[in-house]
Amino acid sequence: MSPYRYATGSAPAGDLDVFSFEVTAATSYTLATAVDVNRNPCHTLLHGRNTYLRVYDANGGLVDENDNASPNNGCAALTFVAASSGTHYVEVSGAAGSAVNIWYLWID
Ligand SMILES: [Ca+2]
Repeated sequence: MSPYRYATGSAPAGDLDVFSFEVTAATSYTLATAVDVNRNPCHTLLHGRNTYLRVYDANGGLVDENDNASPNNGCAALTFVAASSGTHYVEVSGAAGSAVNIWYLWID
């Protein structure tokens, strides 16, 4: 799968944005948020840059979650291997229910 920008949005405090995507069993997927279209990291946890990612399978089971891609990057990133083919769901929110300014999500 070629990298592509999947979605963009913003999240007021407590808001959850959920998107569906299709996966193939035994295939690895990397999901990551960034602050802009150039995929720059979230250098600060302040100023509404602290996103959080959760991935759920078709049955609503939590597959993986991440808060910060690294100690210096408040954007969220995770990689998982799909256990079965079918619809999965990715949820983007602000960490701990905080508000988030514009974010960009990629599924690679
Ligand atoms: Ca975060």
